[in-house]
Amino acid sequence: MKQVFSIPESLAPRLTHYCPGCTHGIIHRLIAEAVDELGVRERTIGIAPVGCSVLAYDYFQFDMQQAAHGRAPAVATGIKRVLPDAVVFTYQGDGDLASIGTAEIVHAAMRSEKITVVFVNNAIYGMTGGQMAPTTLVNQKTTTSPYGRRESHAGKPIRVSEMLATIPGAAYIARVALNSPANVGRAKRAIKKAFEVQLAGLGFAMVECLSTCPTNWGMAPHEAMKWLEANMIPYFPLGEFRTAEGVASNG
Ligand SMILES: Cc1ncc(C[n+]2csc(CCOP(=O)(O)OP(=O)(O)O)c2C)c(N)n1
Ligand code: SF4
Repeated sequence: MKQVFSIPESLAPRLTHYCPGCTHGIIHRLIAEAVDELGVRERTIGIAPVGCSVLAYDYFQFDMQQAAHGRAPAVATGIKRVLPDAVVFTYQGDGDLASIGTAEIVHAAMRSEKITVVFVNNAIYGMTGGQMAPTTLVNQKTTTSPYGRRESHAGKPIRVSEMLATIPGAAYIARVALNSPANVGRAKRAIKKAFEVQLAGLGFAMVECLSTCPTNWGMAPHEAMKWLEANMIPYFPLGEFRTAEGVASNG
């Protein structure tokens, strides 16, 4: 019989702690597939953030290191400089990367650290109960903006990919979404490319993944997918924002 589904070697066969419909699990799988296909499992080191994916190290069958909130790029920098042959990636939520870790990510890109960053943008702080994040959309309700984010008070949400794409040290910056099978396929290609950029020594690479948090958005999983498509993609457009010389375009 033809086998059409199997667990990637880099993914541990265990039950998930994520909520039903949460896209963190899909992204974990895409990373594991990319690492397997590139044949780099033995030299991959991931940096887990603070947030719902704090337990990311429980899911991967390669080395992982925990970093304090927002400091994953700094930890990744240290590891990559000491072990230049290692394939080093950070896995960070929007509270982690776009709020407390803004300085770290900007300066890692400025220094063109040869690391891969997987940035999970679910427009909210998931783990701590759904507070407003820098990526929360205008009028989006959260526990700290129960009437919706007010632009006059909190400003507009930060577009991290567009910001980092202006930085000369950024070799590859892309934004993808996990809301449909076609977009999951595109996300896979972007994540694999972000690792290939590192393997080619081209510099800093980041893939922003538009994701869902059904629990804190107060939606069923399928409603959350629709909300992502209707509300997040118009404000956070998908695509490749920077592809340095030597990086092929996804088309
Ligand atoms: C220095 C510091 N400040 C605040 C916290 C509390 N904290 C833990 S997780 C989290 C939010 C994480 O949100 P995000 O990065 O968006 O990840 P998600 O849970 O949505 O995946 C916060 C504020 C902390 N652990 N350390
Ligand atoms: S709280 Fe949100 S981000 Fe965290 S596991 Fe649940 S759905 Fe995912």
